[in-house]
Formats: sequence, structure tokens, C-alpha cells
Amino acid sequence: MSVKLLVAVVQDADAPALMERLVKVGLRATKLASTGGFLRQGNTTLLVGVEDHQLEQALSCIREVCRHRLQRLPGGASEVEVGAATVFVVAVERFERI
Ligand code: 2BA
Repeated sequence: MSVKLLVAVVQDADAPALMERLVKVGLRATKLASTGGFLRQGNTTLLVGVEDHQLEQALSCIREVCRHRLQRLPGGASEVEVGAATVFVVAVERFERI
């Protein structure tokens, strides 16, 4: 069995629906509170451990739920488009549930 870890940085507004979707399709996830380095505003990082055959399903959940949005910069002068999600897919050397 080959396991991957998705580290997905998403917007707070999308996190509850994404967690619900992942759990509904039988995937397991951990939600972490995080802060974007550029905007210095809260976002959400999800850790999703999947077997290889579940990887595309997890990515589909993210694509279906998460949305691009315009976010005002601190100071309010201009806006940036924050992506729907930034996803790192990492090969897991060893996985244990104890
Ligand atoms: P932030 O770092 O707060 O970035 C929010 C948005 O600001 C980014 O959206 C991008 O549109 C813009 N931005 C970020 N850095 C910039 C820069 N140096 N110059 C100009 N504009 C910049 P996304 O790219 O969709 O990123 C959303 C969030 O995902 C980021 O929040 C950060 O928390 C995370 N992220 C994105 N790329 C990452 C990376 N390579 N490594 C780690 N975290 C990353």
C-alpha cells in the first residue's frame, strides 16, 4: 500500500464544506489553523492521508468545493486573487495507525 499526504491550504470560508465532503466520501482529514505569509490573514491547512487510489478523489473534492476569491490587502488599497487551494502531494515513507 502506497500512501500520500495532501497538504492543502484553503480559504477559511471553504474549509467546513470541504471537511464535510472529504468525510462523506470516506476520507480522513485533519484541520489546522494557519496564516498566509503574504496577506497575514487566517487560512486553513488540511492534512489528508490517502492511499494512491484515493488521491484523485481527494483532489476532486477540493476542486469541487473550493473557490477563487478576491481579497483586500491590509490597508485596503488593492486586492489579490487568492486561489481556490494550494496543494502539496507528498510521498509518505511509512504510515502507522496505532
Ligand atoms: P498568502 O501567503 O496570504 O497569499 C495570499 C495570496 O496573495 C496568494 O494566493 C497570491 O495571490 C498572493 N501572493 C502571495 N504571495 C505573493 C507575493 N510574494 N507577491 C504577490 N502576491 C502574492 P495563493 O497563491 O492562492 O495562496 C493562498 C495561500 O496558500 C497563501 O496565503 C499561503 O498561505 C499558501 N501558499 C501559497 N503558495 C504557497 C507555497 N509555495 N508554500 C506555502 N504556502 C503557500
